[in-house]
Amino acid sequence: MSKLKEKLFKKIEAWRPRTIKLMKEHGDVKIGDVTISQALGGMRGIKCLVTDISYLDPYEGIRFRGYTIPEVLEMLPKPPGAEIPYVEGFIYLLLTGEVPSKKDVKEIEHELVKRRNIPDYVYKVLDDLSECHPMVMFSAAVVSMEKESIFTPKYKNLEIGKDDLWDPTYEDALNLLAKLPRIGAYIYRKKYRNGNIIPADPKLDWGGNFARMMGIGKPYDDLSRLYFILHSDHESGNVSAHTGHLVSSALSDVYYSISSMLNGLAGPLHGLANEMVLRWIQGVMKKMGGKIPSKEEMKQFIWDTLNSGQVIPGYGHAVLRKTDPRYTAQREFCLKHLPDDPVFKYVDLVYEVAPEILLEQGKAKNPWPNVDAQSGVIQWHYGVQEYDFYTVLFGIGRSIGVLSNIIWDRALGYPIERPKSVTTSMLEEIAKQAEMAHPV
Ligand code: HAX
Repeated sequence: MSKLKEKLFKKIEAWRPRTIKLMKEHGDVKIGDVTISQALGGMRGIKCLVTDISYLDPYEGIRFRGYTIPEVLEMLPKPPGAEIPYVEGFIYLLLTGEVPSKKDVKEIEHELVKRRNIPDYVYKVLDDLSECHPMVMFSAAVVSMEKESIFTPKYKNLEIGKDDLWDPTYEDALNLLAKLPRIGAYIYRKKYRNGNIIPADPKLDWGGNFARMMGIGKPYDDLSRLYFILHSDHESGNVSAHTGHLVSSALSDVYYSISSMLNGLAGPLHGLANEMVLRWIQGVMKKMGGKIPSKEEMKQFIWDTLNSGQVIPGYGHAVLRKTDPRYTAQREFCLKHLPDDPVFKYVDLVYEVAPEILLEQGKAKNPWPNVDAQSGVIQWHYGVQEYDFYTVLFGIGRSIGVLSNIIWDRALGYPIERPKSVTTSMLEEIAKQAEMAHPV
């Protein structure tokens, strides 16, 4: 057993009694009520998912295992000369809740290197789909590897009991995780660089290797580390995390679950927003003939977008009620590495004017930028200008969080998910009863 798996096993054994006690002794205690607007409105704010991997406070933003983004970036071990920590160390933190030593990081790096070879048929799938959207290629590549699952045959052959489901899930999760950066880079080079594939270097870490396979020099390695860490997890209710959890709750293996979560991430209101931001910005740039617009001109572009019934991509959030700290972390990277980039200037100008316009319009509950408002501009700067690729990068990062959650879901025995639905007539009846009880 690897050191990481051993550590995880101990953590799981120690954690299980807490979940069992809550369920057995306090299962009837209420944690909230559900209103009609929540049932009709996408379940906003209903507390019905449990995760210890990350928590999203509306005003503070995300904490990974209790740590803010600046704390994570500060405290985790970094490769020599790098500004941003090893992704491997971050995986360790999400899985175990502990800050790894350099030695722990090296061990998980070794674990991932061991597992990263991709079966030949996956390349064939990717080659055959190379005319499709990169997210279609990505999702199809992941699900095509389902026959590699260690969990599924063990389950079918009745070789594992409920308490052990997490073990082959862990093996599947690490096997898949190790392959994702390679699949992502292959999609990019195949689709946009004439199939000129750059092999991985076993001596490099996740971020360093990804930059190498993309064919982009420093500081793209640091950017990759930052990108994968920031996009990893945003508690459990967002479409991608929830989809991964839901599909996995049926004991579908991680290949099915991650492919499904990628399909959810590919929606323009979710992970595809990073592509939409760059599309929208490029549209504005084209109209301006490349010139930086004045504040008044930018305001007009924003109003035109809103008045045509579209959303401002990269702004708003279902939970957050302030500027997304993931946006801020990327903005700081831009201010350091690309302050004069023309696209960054556009993005920054949007930041100056969009919130007050959204407030004036009065619809969006959160007028502030989210992670997607800033992420494309950095990719653009380093030459990744094919913006339909951006959500693949998000998907690699998000897989880290979703897979960590799935391992823990299995370890704690979370059951198949099955909320209850009601009919519109039932809601009308409930509303009538409430009105009779409390006439206005
Ligand atoms: N521009 C214009 N209108 C917006 C808006 C925006 N950026 N954000 C919200 N609104 C509108 C909504 O469309 C909604 O309008 P209607 O009442 O006409 O339906 C109203 O404001 C209330 O919406 P909300 O309660 O504030 O927001 P939701 O929780 O319903 O939706 C979204 C959250 C992120 C989907 C939304 O803010 C949005 O569409 N933003 C733009 C797309 C985007 O950036 N998505 C990425 C979000 C982060 C993420 O998941 N990344 O993967």
